[in-house]
Amino acid sequence: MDGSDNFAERPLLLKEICSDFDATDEPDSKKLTKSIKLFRFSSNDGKCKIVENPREVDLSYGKKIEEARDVTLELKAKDRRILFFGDIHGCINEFNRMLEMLEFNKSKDLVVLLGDLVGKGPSPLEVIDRAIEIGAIAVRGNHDDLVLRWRNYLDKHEGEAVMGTDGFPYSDFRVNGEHINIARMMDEIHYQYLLSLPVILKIKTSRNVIIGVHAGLDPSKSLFKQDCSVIMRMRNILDGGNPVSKKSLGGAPWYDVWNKAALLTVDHSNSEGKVVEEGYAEDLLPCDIDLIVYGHDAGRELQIHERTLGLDSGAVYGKYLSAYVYPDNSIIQLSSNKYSEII
Ligand SMILES: [Mn+2]
Repeated sequence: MDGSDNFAERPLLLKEICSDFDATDEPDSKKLTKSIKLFRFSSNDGKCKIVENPREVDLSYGKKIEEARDVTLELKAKDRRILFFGDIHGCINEFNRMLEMLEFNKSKDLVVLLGDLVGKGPSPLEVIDRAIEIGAIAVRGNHDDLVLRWRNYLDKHEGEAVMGTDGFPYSDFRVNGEHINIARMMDEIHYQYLLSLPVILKIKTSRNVIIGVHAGLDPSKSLFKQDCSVIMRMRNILDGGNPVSKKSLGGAPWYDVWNKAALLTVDHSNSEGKVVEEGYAEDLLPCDIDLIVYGHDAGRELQIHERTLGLDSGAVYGKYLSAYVYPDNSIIQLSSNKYSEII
């Protein structure tokens, strides 16, 4: 998790947007995931299964939704929505199909992509083109980041043959990997779009504060002190508090630690004002953030918890592309083709 760099451009840490909804449409703060509904579509027969309260169903680790039943779903675009998408990984067909199913309307809907637009899948540049076309906002994922760093590297070493690994500034550079190819294929417009992506997206509505990140947030650090590389890669947090990207290193899922921290910091609030605990800065405590929407962890698939929502459900691995619709407070899933083996 090396966050240092010597010539790649520093990612933009935080981007804030404010969005007004009719407050009556907005789910109550702190209760967002309690009332979530899940609609799961099959791309073969178009049939939909609905789960009224997916939090009560164990959706993790590929388990089936046994309580699901067939329904016909009428999706009506409400006046304004935010559509959060889990990792697309170049799956342009599934992305387009999902936009159709959601009756996406550019003048009303804001699409937020939770990173890893590229890598592993068939059509990375088409996904970026489509994102630009529909005015999507996205956060930077680890694959997007790797492509950007490759592009920066190639620009600095123009005309030089890339042979061995000597002199590479990053341990994750692979000469024969796909990222160098994507970096070479990208037009300036693709590059500039990826470069413009913040690592943290903060969305403030009249009732809710929602944070979008690719992998997760470290609950022991304020927003401005988060490590960009960690935000794009973390999966677990070790007992000592260190975030790690590999689950095999042990610890607990970062979102368990986060949800615990969010509850604890609520407990420390009182009528005289919030107690800012040591280690947290004054900008936002975990308890101030109603929901973190993230991707990155396809292995754990859809993860719905008190204040966190994991939307990478393995679209590129032939599982599902997932989108969270706000303020409808629903999740739509579409089964996908398999483009990549799980490694
Ligand atoms: Mn990722």
